[in-house]
Amino acid sequence: MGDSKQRQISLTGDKNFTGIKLKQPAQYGVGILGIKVALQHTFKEMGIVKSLRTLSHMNQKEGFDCPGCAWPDPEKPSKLGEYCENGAKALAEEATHMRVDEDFFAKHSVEEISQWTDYKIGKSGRLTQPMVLHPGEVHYKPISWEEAFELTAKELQKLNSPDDGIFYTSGRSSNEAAFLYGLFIRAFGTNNMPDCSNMCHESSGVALSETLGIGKGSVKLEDFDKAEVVIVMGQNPGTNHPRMLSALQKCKENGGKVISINPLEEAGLLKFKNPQEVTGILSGTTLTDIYLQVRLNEDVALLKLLMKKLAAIEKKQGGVFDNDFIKTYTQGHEQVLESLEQYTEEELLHRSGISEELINQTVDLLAKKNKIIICWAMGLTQHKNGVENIKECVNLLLLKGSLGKPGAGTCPVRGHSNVQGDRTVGIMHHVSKELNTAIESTFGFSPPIKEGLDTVNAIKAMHDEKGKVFIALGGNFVSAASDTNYTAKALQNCSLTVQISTKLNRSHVVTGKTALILPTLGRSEKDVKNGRQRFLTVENSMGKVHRTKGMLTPSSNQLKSEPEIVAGIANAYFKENHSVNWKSLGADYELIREKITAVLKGFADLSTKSKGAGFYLPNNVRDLDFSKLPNQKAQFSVCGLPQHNLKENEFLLMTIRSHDQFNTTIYGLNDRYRGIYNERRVVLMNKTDMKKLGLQNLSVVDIISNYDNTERRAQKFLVIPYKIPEGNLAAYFPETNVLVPYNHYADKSHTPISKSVIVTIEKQAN
Ligand SMILES: Nc1nc2c(c(=O)[nH]1)N[C@H]1C(S)=C(S)[C@@H](COP(=O)(O)OP(=O)(O)OC[C@H]3O[C@@H](n4cnc5c(=O)[nH]c(N)nc54)[C@H](O)[C@@H]3O)O[C@H]1N2
Ligand SMILES: Nc1nc2c(c(=O)[nH]1)N[C@H]1C(S)=C(S)[C@@H](COP(=O)(O)OP(=O)(O)OC[C@H]3O[C@@H](n4cnc5c(=O)[nH]c(N)nc54)[C@H](O)[C@@H]3O)O[C@H]1N2
Ligand SMILES: [Mo]
Repeated sequence: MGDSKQRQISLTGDKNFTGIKLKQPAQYGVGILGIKVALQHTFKEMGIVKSLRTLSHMNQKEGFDCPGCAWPDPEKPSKLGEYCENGAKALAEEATHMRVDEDFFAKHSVEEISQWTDYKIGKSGRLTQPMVLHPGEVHYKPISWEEAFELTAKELQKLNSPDDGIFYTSGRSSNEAAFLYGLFIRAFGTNNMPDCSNMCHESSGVALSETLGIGKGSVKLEDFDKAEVVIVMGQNPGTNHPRMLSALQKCKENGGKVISINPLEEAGLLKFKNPQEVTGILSGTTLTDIYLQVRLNEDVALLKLLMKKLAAIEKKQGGVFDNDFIKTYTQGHEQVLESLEQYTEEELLHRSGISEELINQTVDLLAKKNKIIICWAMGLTQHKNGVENIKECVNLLLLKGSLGKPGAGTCPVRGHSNVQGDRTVGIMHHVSKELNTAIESTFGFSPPIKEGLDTVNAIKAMHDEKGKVFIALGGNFVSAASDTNYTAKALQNCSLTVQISTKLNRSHVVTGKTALILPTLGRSEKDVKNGRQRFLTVENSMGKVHRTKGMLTPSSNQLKSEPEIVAGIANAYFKENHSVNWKSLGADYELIREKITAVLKGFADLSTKSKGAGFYLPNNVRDLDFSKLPNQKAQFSVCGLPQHNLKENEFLLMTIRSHDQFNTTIYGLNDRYRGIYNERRVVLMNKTDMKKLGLQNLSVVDIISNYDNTERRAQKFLVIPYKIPEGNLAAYFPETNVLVPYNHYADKSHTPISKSVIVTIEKQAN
């Protein structure tokens, strides 16, 4: 139970088991069953006719961008539909016919809702009208849009300093909404712009900026057709980026090889049955050629071992490294090769946990190829050494000259569908002189020059000082951030929390003294103004900007679009006393796009160029232009080996996604590929470890972390024997976020250590 003055709020909800069933883990991803399961979700939530009509418009050129992941659309989208099982589930969740209206809130208090699971809260449906929760009260009541904007403006005006305002962004907002939001926050006077990226790919952004001069990946979708080797590290595309499997399939058909590096044998990486091809349905493509089941957070050891062995062959016979590339474009390679001398092959091999035979196969393959793509996601970024994990990947690519040429490069696979775009258009807590100058000359005010707070520091500030105002453009902050109890206290300390959201979630019940819910249009919905339908723009994982235009009737006629809501708050705050005309910007997206073009490089003719397939933003790595880096060279980095210093009874725990969730939104209770059905409170464990602890299949345990003498406990999990390295555990987030200490995070990027939490296991009575 959390303490919210008078309100009795549960931070995690019901912990009762739901009736687990286990099967063998699957051996392939995205078969015809995938689409069948997906259609079951859409049919149930939105009906058959609407499902089929809507799905056929998803990710098509004049359609809407999938609200799921950020994987790019092919140049020629399939006529059968360019969507995957989990995209269909994301749509079903947004287009559900269930509604959360004033009657719902009159019936259910926030105290009652907080007792529900995240699954039940989410399934309540779409938010339909602005609602307010007054201090001390436990039922939300209706409020008009005007009053809601006034209330927000008044609380912002009451703050002692603009730096007492915290403005969070999740990654689903359009470029237009995010640009306007960032502009308002700077006009208000702070850079406190934590965003979901801080918990996600921030480590990639930092590592890639420091080594290659741009915090984004370098490959385009067509590079997968030409790659000789694609390495997929710390990523589970079968669940989280299913459309990526088609790209891997293409690579294989063209003779390329796939290496997967993951502590779990993820079904989606083993084999792919493409439901859109007849042959796919029958047989399927084997995706991974070499599967390296690395121990948790030993990727640096593994990469060092590969580079050490490659260097030995290079020394002996040459032809392994691209020495011309190294000489022309890079600096620091001698130091990296020298630093490898301090480790023995035996030591690195032991740490990686992989057989020498598989390592040698990998080395043989890499030695001969130089068109290599490395893809990665949260398995690399969410560790204390997250930044170094990625720098070590860059080292390998630089040695092989695998950058700035077809079929080669970096591929951080982004999470939310516009998380990359939000950053590009100005959502960031760091100060950019260039951006500030452009804003000043375009809008006539000077943006603040003090660094803002990222997610970790924003939580700490709200926790330690009372009375701040927290506004969230999307997301579910309390469940997504680490250290649930600590983060909840932080939010409950605020004088006002404002959630601009599509669906009900836990952050609507774990609130400040006063709370507002401002309901907004989803991606799939029509955005009509003066009888004309408007479009928005987004940027995909590979830096391509294109339009998105919804097609469904909005779930309530009281919804406002995100730009309208941001402009509404800004207008209530500034009245007419500001150099920016907020009202007209909120009403006219063309005007916002003109301003984006004026302020940001690469956005010329945004409105026209975003039509059809869209356009690529500038990317210096593609042009092999490293002029912004020291000595105008791409940078090799000497990285250390992570130190875990585990005690005898301690494990490393990764907190991951099941197949039936989108972050904190729980679609269902099955993790089909891993063979786990109808239960989320599970922990995957190696059989040898189970034996050591005297645990059986489905024993009940608590998972405990202890950092800086603070014990954190996640109660009631069922143990499942699983093919996972000894000493490693896996369990789902957000249930396990109570274990992740807010003050332990990646060096430099501040990304929480969600994939390597040190824990112990305590057996409970079954
Ligand atoms: N359907 C669906 N799609 C999604 C999301 C979703 O929740 N549901 N979320 C979206 C978002 S915001 C994001 S960021 C992405 C997340 O996409 P992923 O990063 O694929 O998601 P996770 O479930 O966190 O999986 C991490 C993977 O890394 C592996 N791993 C963990 N630790 C290590 C390690 O130390 N080394 C290596 N080599 N591997 C490791 C795990 O076994 C797992 O396969 O997906 C996006 N797409
Ligand atoms: N332990 C652990 N914690 C993690 C992670 C992990 O792997 N392990 N992953 C981290 C990662 S990678 C991320 S990205 C974060 C995610 O953090 P968030 O982005 O904060 O969380 P989501 O669950 O994606 O947010 C879902 C909510 O967004 C709202 N929403 C959906 N669509 C829209 C829209 O179009 N507009 C608006 N305004 N609102 C919308 C809905 O109300 C929904 O309930 O979580 C992080 N937390
Ligand atoms: Mo993410």
